[in-house]
Amino acid sequence: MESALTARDRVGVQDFVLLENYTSEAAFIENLRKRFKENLIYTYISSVLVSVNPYKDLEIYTKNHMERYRGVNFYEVSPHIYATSDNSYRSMRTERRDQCILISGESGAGKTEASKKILQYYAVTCPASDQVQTVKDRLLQSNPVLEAFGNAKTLRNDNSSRFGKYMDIQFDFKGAPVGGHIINYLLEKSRVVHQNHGERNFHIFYQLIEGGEEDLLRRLGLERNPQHYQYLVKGNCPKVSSINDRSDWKQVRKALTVIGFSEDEVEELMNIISSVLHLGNMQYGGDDGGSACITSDTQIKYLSRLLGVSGTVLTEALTHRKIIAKGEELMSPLNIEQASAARDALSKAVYGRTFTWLVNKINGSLAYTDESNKNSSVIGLLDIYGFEVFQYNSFEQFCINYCNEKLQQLFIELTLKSEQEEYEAEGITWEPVQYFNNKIICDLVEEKFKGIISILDEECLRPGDASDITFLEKLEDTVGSHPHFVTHKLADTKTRKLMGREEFRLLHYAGDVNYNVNGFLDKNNDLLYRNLKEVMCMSENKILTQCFDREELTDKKRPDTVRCVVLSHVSPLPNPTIVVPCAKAEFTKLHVTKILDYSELLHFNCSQVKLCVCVCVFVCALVFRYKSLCPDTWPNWQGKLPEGVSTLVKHLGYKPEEYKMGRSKIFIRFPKTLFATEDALETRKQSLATKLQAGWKGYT
Ligand code: AOV
Ligand code: MG
Repeated sequence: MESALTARDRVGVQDFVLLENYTSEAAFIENLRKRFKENLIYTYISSVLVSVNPYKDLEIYTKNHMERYRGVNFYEVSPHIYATSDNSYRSMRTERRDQCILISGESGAGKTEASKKILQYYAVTCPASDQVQTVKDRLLQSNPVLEAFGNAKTLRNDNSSRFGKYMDIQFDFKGAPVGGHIINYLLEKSRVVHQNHGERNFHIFYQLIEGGEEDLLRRLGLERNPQHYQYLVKGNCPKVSSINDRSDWKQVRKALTVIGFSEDEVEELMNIISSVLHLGNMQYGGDDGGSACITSDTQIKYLSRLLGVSGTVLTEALTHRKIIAKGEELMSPLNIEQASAARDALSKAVYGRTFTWLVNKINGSLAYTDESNKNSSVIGLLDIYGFEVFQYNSFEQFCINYCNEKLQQLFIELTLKSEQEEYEAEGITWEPVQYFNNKIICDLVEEKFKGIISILDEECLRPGDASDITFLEKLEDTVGSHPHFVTHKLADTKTRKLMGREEFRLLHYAGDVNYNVNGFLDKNNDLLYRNLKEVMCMSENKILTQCFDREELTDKKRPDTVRCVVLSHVSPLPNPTIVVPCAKAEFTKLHVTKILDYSELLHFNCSQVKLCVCVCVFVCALVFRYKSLCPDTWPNWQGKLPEGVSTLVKHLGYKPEEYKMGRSKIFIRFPKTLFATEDALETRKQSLATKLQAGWKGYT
């Protein structure tokens, strides 16, 4: 039988632990580069998969490729996202344990693509019945829908995820996917009303305008020109060469039907999307007293019809604020600036809540309802927004990067710590690894009373002169001496030149980022005036009535400030597998040095390599697989397993320094030892086949 690994597959090493000088970062990069040149984008570090974004279709995701990885051991085939997927699936089936796959990397590195490949792999390779086929279709079709509403073009990625996503895929006892559940985290709502230069709003707006049918656009009162809409012109980037909004619309429209949206629901959904665009185009003028008034009633007419609310009530709510003084309700007029802010807050709230409704609706269609089948297991997939640094970074980047910081923390816990615990459990002696633990940065952000978020919340609550600048000053007072925190005032001369007076700098695990405090308080407060909420509660749009609950109006509790502690939910994670995509840009000479101190990937992984310089195999699996290679273990080993392993590895010629016996597992120092044994097994199989043909009956 031919080996599944070709000479090309073996360019460089396919697992970093096979490198002679595996602790050298230069060797690590060189190996990635060597393989990348051959279009080999995947490489392992023990059980972690590293991928490099090729930015082109390599034709390595065909059905044939899927078949090649199905049910095959990691080390028998070339590294691939399918191998990782298959491995998790088999562990779930054989160990009957839930699994999860974490995907981490900077923005544009290929996380979302990786998560889609994993889902496709399960959809194609897992067993299916008619009912299961429906679930598979819905699982797959949830992606274009969520991407339409939750992804956008940024300066780093034409299809950047602007929300975090954790998806559970449920499997029944036969291993067929029977349901799913999605949790979404903190959508970047501010994008609805503002985009930086060269960026776009969420895809759905352009898809609807470019692809929506004539009569639909007429009903919605939309023009087929994104430049007509204030909410779409801020980035001055209506078209993106890599995106076809028109065909994407068709795909999304079809996907909505597959997921189970009725025609009426789609219509209601589009009423909301177009309402947001009409809101953005509303013109405000000032009366003599400086109070805002709406100067054209075109938008109000559309809004009133599309949302099913009274035009007069809406107009008043958009230009006034209801205040309660001495038990009496008063309508206090807003000036133009305040009215525009109230309008933007409404647009963000409407869009954000509709997005959550959409996720709930998808969850309803993926829900696994068969109560008789209690033996289901899940594979979880985590795909968040990647670490990002722009010229100007605001509250959104602060949340996104904090989220990545938490994920890194989870990695450390799950790999280094759990690896060390496994050695302990197996009775193996090991040298503790020194690694940078980013807990110090997580604490700086989230610590109760003393962390940045607590200080921000406190400023948001403080009546009087609280502002973004007083927040910055409080930070300086409270965390000014923290080694990972700098401001213009606190910085040394060199750093000061690189910082604005309204910025604070965080020294993240993946790099330094300057955050401008402008807007932090407002964005954290995320306040929507009560009377606008009241109007939304009165809406006849069936989606909005589910999004705006009347109980919210009577609830005296102060609304929560924005939270992005997303990863608390998924922790503790079941049996994790980690995929680390990296951007191709890192392979140019210029970026090589950057990656070293910019991306902790290397630092982290290299420290991990030191620890995981081995593969471990359950002793029973080892004896079972290789028993034919030793006359004493063939055809079956009758004695105790550890003795069987000793007999076997002695016969195979493993040197004592090449392996260590644990209680239930054998730890083999270098996978190449195992590869050699695999090769011996191939040879043995061939010779056995030949001998059997010739009438051979015993071990010779
Ligand atoms: P991200 O999820 O990591 O960024 P994506 O998965 O959206 O990044 O990848 C960005 C782009 O890179 C995709 O749109 C593809 O064009 C290309 N790409 C990624 N992976 C592959 C692959 N395996 N083969 C070919 N092209 C690929 V962000 O969501 O911005 O953090 O917030
Ligand atoms: Mg993404």
